[in-house]
Amino acid sequence: MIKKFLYGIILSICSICFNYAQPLAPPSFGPVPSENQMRWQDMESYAFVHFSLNTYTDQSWGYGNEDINLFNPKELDCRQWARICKNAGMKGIIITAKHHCGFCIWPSNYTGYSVKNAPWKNGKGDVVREMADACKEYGLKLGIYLSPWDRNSPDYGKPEYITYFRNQLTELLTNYGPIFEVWFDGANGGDGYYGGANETRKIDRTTYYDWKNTYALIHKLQPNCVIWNDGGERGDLRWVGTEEGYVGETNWSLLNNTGEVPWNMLHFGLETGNSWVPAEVNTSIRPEWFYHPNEDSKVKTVPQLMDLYYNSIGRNGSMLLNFPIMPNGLIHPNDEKAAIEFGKAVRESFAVNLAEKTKVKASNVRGNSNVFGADRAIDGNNETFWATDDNVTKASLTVDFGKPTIFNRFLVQEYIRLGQRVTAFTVEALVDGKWKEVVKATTIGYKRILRFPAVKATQVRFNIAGSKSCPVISNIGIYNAPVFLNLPSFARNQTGEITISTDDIGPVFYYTLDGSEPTLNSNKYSGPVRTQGKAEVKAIAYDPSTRKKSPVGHEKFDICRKDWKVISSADEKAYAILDGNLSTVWHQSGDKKLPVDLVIDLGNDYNLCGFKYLPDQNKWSLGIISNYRFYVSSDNKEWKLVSEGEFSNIKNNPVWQIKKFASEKARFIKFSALKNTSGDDVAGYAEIDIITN
Ligand code: FUL
Repeated sequence: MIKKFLYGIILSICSICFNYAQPLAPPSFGPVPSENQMRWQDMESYAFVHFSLNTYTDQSWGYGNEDINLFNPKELDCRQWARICKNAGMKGIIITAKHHCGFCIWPSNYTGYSVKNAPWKNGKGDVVREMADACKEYGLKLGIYLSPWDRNSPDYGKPEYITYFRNQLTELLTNYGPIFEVWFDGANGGDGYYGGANETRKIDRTTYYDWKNTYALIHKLQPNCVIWNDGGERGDLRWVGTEEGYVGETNWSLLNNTGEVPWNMLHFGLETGNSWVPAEVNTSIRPEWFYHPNEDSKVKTVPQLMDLYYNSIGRNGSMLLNFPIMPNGLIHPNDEKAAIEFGKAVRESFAVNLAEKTKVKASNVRGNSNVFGADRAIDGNNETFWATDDNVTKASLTVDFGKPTIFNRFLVQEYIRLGQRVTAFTVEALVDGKWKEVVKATTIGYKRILRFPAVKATQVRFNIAGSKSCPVISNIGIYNAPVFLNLPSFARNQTGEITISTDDIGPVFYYTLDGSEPTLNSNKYSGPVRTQGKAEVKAIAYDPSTRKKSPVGHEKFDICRKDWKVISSADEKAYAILDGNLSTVWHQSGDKKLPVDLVIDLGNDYNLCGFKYLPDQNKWSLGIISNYRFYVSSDNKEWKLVSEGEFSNIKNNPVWQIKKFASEKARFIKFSALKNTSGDDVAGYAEIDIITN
């Protein structure tokens, strides 16, 4: 009897299961991330620190012969770096264990060009060790930048160097605990010291490093580590084609497994790619990667850092933000302040998800099952998701606030373990009983965050207009984030007039010319401000409708260029290089072969001690000068060479190049372009300026 009863129960359970069997989760679509890539993607934001001999020489790239005795960071405190990164919301730090100059900031057994021969801690120091310990203390992950190009090694370019490189990699991946990412920069081969050879060495970046075997070594030593590689073999992550801090609005986490990766694939991914290769957005908190004292006032502000956040994490990428370390071994207080305020701004922006605890409904739910219902997208659990039936690729999810609610951000995430699917979507708001489109976009991926002017609505509709297969959405967020006013920017034309502008619509500006901090009682800007000689301008933007103020914008201009004449060319367009407008350019090309000179008469004698060059800022820019000579003269006949060398990282980071030299009284300058980054004969200039005593 009891047996019969039990059978009865089992049978009825089976029949319930049979009749009400849950639909299966959608099968994966296309390439999917590995576990390592998933772990990395969840980190979202992490830091770079750039620290090497360049820190002491004011250079971007060392040549490989810099004096080891310069390295003496008396106040080095990796715990300060870790504390700042932690406060800024970051999850890890990638340290430049070896930059292109070849100097190792850990005591490598394979070279004398390392901290073990530096005065710092009498050669007993190890920055990588201190970084690893600090990361551990602050709960951060550690990553390693090991430059494949080594301008110090006598073996660079020969097969022996590969053994050396792998030996160093083995030290770094064995002695410092778990490493989450290794970073192999794309700059490869060129001039260098190379143990005293002082020559140019070229390598084939696709074959020289035998990446396959190097990757095998990494996988063996650190099975959980992701590889970033901008050259040769495909790594786990990709560069986004710019160091300015943004990836394409359309961003597929896909590339093809083999073949060249042109700029647009780096920037937008490849919709039809056969491999999962997500985007890492790298940029520096200052214009350059290493510390340069003249950039102390050029630290990115909170609004600029928020732009970076939305243009990286908000566009299905990760954010890798660099901190240059000062010669004393610390992060500068300006960078610290900006990073900490940025972390706070991000936390405030996403503190309250207005979609949580609302009523949501979807136009289609997979198998009408609760397991895949609309509310799975607002349950705060990224492992659950709303999904539609297999052949449904257009669908919507509506959030009902129940009352008029103000918002200005929309966040959405796909459950990428099943692939990246959505190709187009819109967000609509129900305002006064009418649906109105608020914003339109293409891809989603791991995370997409859209910004738009604040809307007050009772309902929000997330409309998927296209998807490669049924959409699988793990999370939706609606926020009313604080809005930050952008910094004012400044330009001074050739006559000395300063204009102040901003990307925002509506603000007015208040400025000072005496170095004091601007307030709402300072001069109100009403049009170009006439200045003579050297000028220092500080300004704030102020939005009267919200009463918000921007951070203080600050710029220093050297002597006025009013009397300058370009005497090496009769082309009137040449004056574009003196107009203060960074987007106008002049190119010298045609029948001229490099070297090509640019000669300017300054109109008067000045005590010159440096010059500034801004290359073409256009994405497809021409004539970016990489090697130069700079001469001065008092009569346009006798020239004295005062500076020569390279603009190291100018192709990837085309910011103002500043070169200082011993002071010389002169009236004429000659800027000679020896080589450009594309190997042709074009010399291009957006702006030229000088530095006087
Ligand atoms: C570049 C390098 O050449 C820079 O010096 C810097 O390290 C940056 C992160 O990558 O391409």
